[in-house]
Amino acid sequence: MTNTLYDALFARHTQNDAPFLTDDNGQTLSYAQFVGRIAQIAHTLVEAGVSPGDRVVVQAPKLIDTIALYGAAVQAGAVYLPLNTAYTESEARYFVEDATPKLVICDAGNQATFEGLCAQAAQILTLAGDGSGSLSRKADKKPRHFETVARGEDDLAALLYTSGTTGRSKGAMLSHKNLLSNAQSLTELWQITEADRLIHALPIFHTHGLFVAMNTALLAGAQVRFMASFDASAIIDELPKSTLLMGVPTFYTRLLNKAQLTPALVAKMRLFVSGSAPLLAETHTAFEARTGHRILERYGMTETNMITSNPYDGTRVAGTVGYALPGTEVEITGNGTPVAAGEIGMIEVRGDNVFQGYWNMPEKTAEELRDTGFFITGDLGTKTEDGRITIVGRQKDLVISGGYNIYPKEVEDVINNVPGVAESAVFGVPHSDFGESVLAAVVLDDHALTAAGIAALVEPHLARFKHPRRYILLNALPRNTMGKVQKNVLRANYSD
Ligand code: MCA
Ligand code: AMP
Repeated sequence: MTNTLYDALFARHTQNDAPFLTDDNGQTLSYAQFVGRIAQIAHTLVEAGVSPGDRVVVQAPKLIDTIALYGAAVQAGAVYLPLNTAYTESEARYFVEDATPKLVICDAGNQATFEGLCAQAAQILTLAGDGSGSLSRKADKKPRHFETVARGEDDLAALLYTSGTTGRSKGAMLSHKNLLSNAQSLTELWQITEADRLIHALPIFHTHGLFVAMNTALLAGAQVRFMASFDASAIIDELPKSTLLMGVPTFYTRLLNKAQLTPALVAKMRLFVSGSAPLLAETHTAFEARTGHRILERYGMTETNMITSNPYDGTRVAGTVGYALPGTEVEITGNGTPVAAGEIGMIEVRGDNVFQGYWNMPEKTAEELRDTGFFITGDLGTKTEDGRITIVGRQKDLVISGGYNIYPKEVEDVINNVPGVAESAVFGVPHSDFGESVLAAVVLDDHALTAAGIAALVEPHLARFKHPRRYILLNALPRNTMGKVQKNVLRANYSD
């Protein structure tokens, strides 16, 4: 068995003429054509100075070339670092300074920004939404074969940033083995084969869209309908021709709003997978009533890839995330030792899927990754005698909105920097579309400041999905006797 990503996911398709990606323009690329494109881009990366182990930062639109770029980085032995396209300049600055990439690939409109951020240290190539740009132009002229750079299974393949409760993002170092072992487990468990056609409507800068969806399709040789973004009507059109959908819970609540969603429409569909945020039991039940399909819910993290999954053949229980994946151990602990079945504790995980640590942050790594190899997830859960896991809450202060993570501390830091703000508390409230949504309670020093005034000063610093939907001006934040802000009180007061 091959043990590096390039060999397992890409090289084996060199002679495969089966269709791989079909984009929104109806353009279909075969696997063999795709592998040729990867080679052209790999040559371009090397020409730009990329050596094994170098980070390649990518903040680019969702295009076939962007996926080929991922393959090319891996083939050239580099470390692929995708960034959310919604990130602002100040967010991007942190990633670039922390990861010190050799090459940045960005939308043409952001070229000047990245040139400013990287000074002379990195090369910049562009990839625009219409597929034009210096990367594509240079790649077009390159040979369609590239000698793959040898890598070991513990070498890094990707660096994915995940925000932290301290407000500073942490780069999760993911090795070839981490990513490949997880793709193998999921492909087998979910019985993905070359007969599948996956509807891919997730962004490709996070674990879900890039690794869970794309790596499994590549491993199986499945066909992928590659959609630039989620559009419920477009998915309705694709369902009759497809077998597999992977999405966040918002995908399913939005599909349920479509009258066309009937058992006949999904007659060919084999599997609907949900993850990244809790799927409400009512969504699970409503979806089954409308389609006859029980959504398969799974659970994972950027640091660990996927951890648990409901069974493919066995019972999928609404409100639970199923069993530890093969090769992955899950323990529920209290003060670091396993608790009895049914008791609530910290979810800890160990296995080949667990990352190598945080980039440049040995202390953070030591705090969250035990010497025994168990990673402390920050999620709270229970386990039944037979190993079924239910997530019951989070110890970390985190809001998940439409599958995107928002760390209140990061947003509070920006609000607290607004002149005239004394302090703030950012918290999540239930939201019918996004699951949760963020609000900010703010105490002012300068009472001339308005909610709109704060919003205007906060907005340039944070990606739009992190913006509080409302600023609530208070005389004081609710605190307990220890002086700790009671976000549960804020949530209770403002949840409607
Ligand atoms: C868009 N907006 C959002 C979100 N998405 N606001 C809060 N939360 C969001 N998730 C903003 C837009 O900027 C816009 O702001 C306004 O909401 C309306 O946008 P809309 O058109 O409705 O949104 P959309 O473009 O349809 O996007 C919704 C979406 C998208 C399809 C649910 O957020 C999405 O693709 N989410 C998936 C995220 C994901 O892949 N997560 C996986 C992370 P304005 O109007 O103000 O401009 S990996 C992970 O979590 C782990 C490892 C795991 O287990 O998978
Ligand atoms: P991220 O840090 O972006 O990788 O997000 C990982 C977090 O998403 C986990 O720690 C969980 O809190 C949450 N998560 C992922 N899948 C699920 C799920 N099926 N149910 C509940 N929470 C989930």
